[in-house]
Amino acid sequence: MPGGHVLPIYDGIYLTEGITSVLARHEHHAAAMAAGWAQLTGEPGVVLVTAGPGVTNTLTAVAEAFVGALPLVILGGRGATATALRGASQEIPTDRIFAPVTKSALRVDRADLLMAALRQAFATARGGRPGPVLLDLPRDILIQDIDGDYRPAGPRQRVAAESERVGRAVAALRSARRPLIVAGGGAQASDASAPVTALAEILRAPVLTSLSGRGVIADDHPLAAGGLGAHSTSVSRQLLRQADVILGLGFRFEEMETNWSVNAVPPQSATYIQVDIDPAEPGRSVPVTMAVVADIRAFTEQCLALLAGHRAASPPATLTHDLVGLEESIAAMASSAEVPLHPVRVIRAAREVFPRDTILGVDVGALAQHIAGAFPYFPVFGPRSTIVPSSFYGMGFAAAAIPAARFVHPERHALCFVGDGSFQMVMNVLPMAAQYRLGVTWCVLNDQALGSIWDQQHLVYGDRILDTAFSYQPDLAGVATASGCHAAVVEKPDGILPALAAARAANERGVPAVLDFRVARVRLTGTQEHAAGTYVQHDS
Ligand SMILES: Cc1ncc(C[n+]2csc(CCOP(=O)(O)OP(=O)(O)O)c2C)c(N)n1
Ligand SMILES: [Mg+2]
Repeated sequence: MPGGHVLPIYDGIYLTEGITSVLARHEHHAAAMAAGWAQLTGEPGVVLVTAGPGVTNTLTAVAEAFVGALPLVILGGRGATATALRGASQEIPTDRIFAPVTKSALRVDRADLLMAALRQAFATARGGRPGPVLLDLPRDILIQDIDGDYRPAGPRQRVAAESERVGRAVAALRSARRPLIVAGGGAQASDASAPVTALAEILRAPVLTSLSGRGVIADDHPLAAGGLGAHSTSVSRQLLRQADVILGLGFRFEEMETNWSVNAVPPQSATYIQVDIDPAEPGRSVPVTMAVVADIRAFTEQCLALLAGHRAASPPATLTHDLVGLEESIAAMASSAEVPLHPVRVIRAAREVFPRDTILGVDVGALAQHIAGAFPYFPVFGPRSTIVPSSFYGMGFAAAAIPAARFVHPERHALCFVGDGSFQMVMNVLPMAAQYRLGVTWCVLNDQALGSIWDQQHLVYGDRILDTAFSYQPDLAGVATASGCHAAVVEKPDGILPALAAARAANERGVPAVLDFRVARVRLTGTQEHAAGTYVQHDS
């Protein structure tokens, strides 16, 4: 988003071949899309914003990238160095505002340092535990001539684990009777899908995936056994309870998913091995038996080398049987004829209509993912195929970011589940998607409420409902149509499949789509316990 302070950069882009800029309608959405780009590619997304409000408007999405370890480079305008002390227009200390939510936030105050600062920004954003970097660029240094050629930062390095640690971890895994692998965002970030799947196969270990780890193992692999905490199922909960050795790969049992309740974290009797690229991470959220610092792909390849020829016991005999039973219960929900609609019916229909390699966006809230756990019901079949929030959990992040999917993979479809509250935070993303012909579908799961918070007032605060139900709703389909998108309101079960098919067809013509599904405030198994558990923990 331009502003006077950064026009020299815009002019440079105008005059340079090979750099494409995209005009977002709000800086939050620009930063969310750049973070979504990073989730899908592993490479830093770049955001260019003007001074002051331009930079601060990105803060929420930048914090999301910081918590979610997504590489991002924010190029922000800044008042001129010459007027730095005079209260210039739009000048506030953005470097200090962003310091706690970036790996580095720097004001570059000499033009001849610009190229080094840029190289450093990319190296820092993608090195080690990835994250955002802010460069504040005073307007006067942008109009000076400098000499020299830009030398890009080298490729990301992989850090292997100490071999003694790998040996101990492998020994524990070899002798495990019920090994369990849990893969998170770190496994996704290190492109470890192939070795993690191979490791699961050689150990015959079921694999659970966190929200950001989804797709590291294909959801239809026989060892893929579901999610954790709020995304768990009866099968995944039992696997966690019964495991004797748990291998956490780039994963930390974060509170937003597990509530850190005793039943959602490793049992005390289990050996818990936590592997992470960030030395500060193992043991931070829950106690570990063994901490390993390494890139997940490097570590899993080290394990595979030691396990060559290993013959494991079979996975729990009941796993396939239990997964089939679970699937039957989901299918029963998905065939519900109730009105307002059962959310799982919508989710499963979307899985049927959209192709296997569709990129999935999952926003926050009960229906899109969390407490009601609709997220577990949309299988994902490959790595780097999701745009999801971290435990920072900002409403609207995924819905604002999802158009980036079509820039990264023009040939793949993209779909985002989002609640009505979250969608209303960011629905001014639509004109941008229409302008760039980004064929994305937003499935709004509209329960006329901030449902996940409504749940808590309902369950824990004696039904004293305040500010969590909407007594007036805008016409979301009307907003979408006026913004150049295809749109439909879906109220009846037999309208779901045709609406999804029409949205897919619109997307294939380059037209974004919004489907306003009027859903029931259905809460799935475990919902009430999770909602109530949240408050029991925080109040005690
Ligand atoms: C920016 C922001 N504000 C507030 C919250 C707290 N919060 C979490 S979920 C939620 C309600 C979401 O409502 P909706 O998107 O309609 O989803 P639903 O729970 O109804 O499915 C709120 C207010 C948040 N996570 N992020
Ligand atoms: Mg809602």
